[in-house]
Amino acid sequence: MITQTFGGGGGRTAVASRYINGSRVVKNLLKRVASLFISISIGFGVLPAVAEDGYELWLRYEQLEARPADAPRHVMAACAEPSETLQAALAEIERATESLLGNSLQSTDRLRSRTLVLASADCADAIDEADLPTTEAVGAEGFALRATKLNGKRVTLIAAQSDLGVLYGTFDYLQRMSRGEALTDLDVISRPKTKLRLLNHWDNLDRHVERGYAGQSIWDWHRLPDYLDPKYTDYARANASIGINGVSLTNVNADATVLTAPYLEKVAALADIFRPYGIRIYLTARFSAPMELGGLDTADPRDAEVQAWWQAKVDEIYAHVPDFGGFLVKANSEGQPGPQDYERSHAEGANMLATALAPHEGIVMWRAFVYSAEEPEDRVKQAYTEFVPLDGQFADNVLVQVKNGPLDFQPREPFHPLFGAMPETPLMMELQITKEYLGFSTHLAYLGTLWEEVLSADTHAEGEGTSVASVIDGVAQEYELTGMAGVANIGSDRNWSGSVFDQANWYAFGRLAWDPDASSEAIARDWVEQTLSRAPEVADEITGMMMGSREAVVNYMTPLGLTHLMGTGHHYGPAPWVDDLGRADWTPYYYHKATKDAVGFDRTETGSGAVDQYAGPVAQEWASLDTVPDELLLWFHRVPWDYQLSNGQTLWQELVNRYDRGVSAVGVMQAQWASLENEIDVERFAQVSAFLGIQHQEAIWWRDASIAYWQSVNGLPLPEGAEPPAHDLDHYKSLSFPNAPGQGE
Ligand code: GCW
Repeated sequence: MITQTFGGGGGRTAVASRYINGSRVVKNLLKRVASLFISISIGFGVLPAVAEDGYELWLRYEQLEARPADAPRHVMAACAEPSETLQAALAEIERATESLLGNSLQSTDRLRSRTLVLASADCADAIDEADLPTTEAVGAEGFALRATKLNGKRVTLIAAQSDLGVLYGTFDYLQRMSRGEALTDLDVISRPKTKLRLLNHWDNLDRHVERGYAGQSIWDWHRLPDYLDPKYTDYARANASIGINGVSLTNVNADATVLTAPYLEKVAALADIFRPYGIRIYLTARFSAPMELGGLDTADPRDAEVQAWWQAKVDEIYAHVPDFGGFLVKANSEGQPGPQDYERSHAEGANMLATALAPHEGIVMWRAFVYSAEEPEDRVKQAYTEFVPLDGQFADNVLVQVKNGPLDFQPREPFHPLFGAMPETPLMMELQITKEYLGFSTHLAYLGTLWEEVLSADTHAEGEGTSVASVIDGVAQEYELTGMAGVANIGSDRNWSGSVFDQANWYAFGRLAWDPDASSEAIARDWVEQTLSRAPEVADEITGMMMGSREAVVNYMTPLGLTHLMGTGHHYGPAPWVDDLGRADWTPYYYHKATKDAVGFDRTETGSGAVDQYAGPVAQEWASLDTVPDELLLWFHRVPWDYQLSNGQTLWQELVNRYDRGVSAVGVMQAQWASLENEIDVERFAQVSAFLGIQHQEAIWWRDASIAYWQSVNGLPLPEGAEPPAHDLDHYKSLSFPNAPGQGE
């Protein structure tokens, strides 16, 4: 029996079927026998092997059914002394080809036929520099993959300007091979459209992860810097494989302790591991740190001592981490300290930090997620109101980081009106990979479709066709700095993300940050082929499940533009009835305002006017009941329960229909998954089955509790044929979850 390990951290069962050319059914039978054998062996303390458990993510490199025609036999770096980054690429090639082809490529130092050649501007001794792609073509991080001839020898060339580009090209090449793509006529050029592609961890120093559903933080601060968990390297590999080039390690609800010397040593140890993979480290900066750590009596950004404190702190950080990326800051939001505590603007706060970072070429990502309980203005308007007047006032090394929608990572929101509205300020998009509002890690919800919906939306900011993607990637408004951030769903769970399908959201985030115009369906398909199965009909089925999954969640949680109806604090399950919290803007009632006659939030000119924060054509479309899409109806409008939709149904009928549709869609996913039992390894199959079971129960809970509540308000009978809620409203109201993840955050 062969075991294959993924970095230092564990492995997966060698699938005995590797050597059998039988049907998949036979292979899977063998997998099952293999895993049974392993469990028995473990029982006898013989074999330390582990069943396939998701640790390897999309880098499983499952053996190909047949060695591809023209698969390379040799590998060489085109220079005598490959950098650490090129060595990482070579190591990945060895690992992957051993697994995919059954034996790894032989390394060679001269050009021979069927060689995989790695070359960059710094590593091109053995080839003509003219064979490298130009900077115009691939930029600093892009790459070219070409089946070509060098010195008369047929080779496959992975070439770039930088070694990092070669590493990205290597991962791209190996993933293509892993999907079984034909590589004979390879001719690919790829370059990232954004500069900063970051994961944001919301990890506390005590390893609790805010809104984390995959165990504790993977950063083991207590054992760092002396113990370097091999998982850190695999984490870096996984990120580099999808082009992620930065990581903010700590929660935006920040603890200044991470800026102290002992922690900076720990941070430096992680930076050393990540560096070969092109990943820079960023930290969250608590605005009041000069008081907490420096003993100053103010954190006023205009105070000279405060400025000097930050300058010294930044210099100290760079002494530990010479390529430190910069700060991510949540200020004057949800109780966090900030410049407004001293009546200074967000721009003044950001610029003070930016000034300290500029000499080191560091940057500030300043979050626009601001809203205040005292503020009577509609919560979804406040960030725009606050930030648009500051356009042009931010220093060159500041980006403003804006969530995809104006509220808070809900299952569906319109795009944030700031996109397109700050032409002088680079805006970075923040997405939430961890699914705080979409069922945590047990609900299957592929977020690629949500993100594509936002990225492809037309802001009309510079005329028709100004997609949100074109704002983010700097094309529409000529931003120098560009970027995307994803709130990480990674934790200490063996499968990293808490569930198999949540790995797809991490993967899709990286791919969309690299190319915000990419198709979420193509990304899903690639992920499935690399992670679950290359068999076309299996991959079709699973891709189909993923593509409909987010809409299912929207339907059973918040159909027709409803939003923010979840349980208080932990955000687990439905609680549309809650209307009595200290803060109105945290209560579900604030967002639906249901009465006997009507439901929805009027954001047109007769209401909060939020729709006017969008460019003319968008505002017009959404402000009119004739043209607003049903999906955003109750987000922008308040309408009577018997309001007639374009399909002839009343609002009430359609609402109930949609809840049902959401529940049925989960039932269909369960059946689809069940039909794949012989196609997927035992452990991952079982976990997904169990999670779909949980999702189905919870989808029914969302539907029934919501319908019971709406009926208590509108007094309407259920539309014909609709199933009544399983319990009365009091039952749903009585449920409490003191230990649900997220409680107390
Ligand atoms: O979605 C909300 C979360 C908070 C989070 C906040 C933010 C880090 O419920 O837990 O705090 O967003 O984005 O700052």
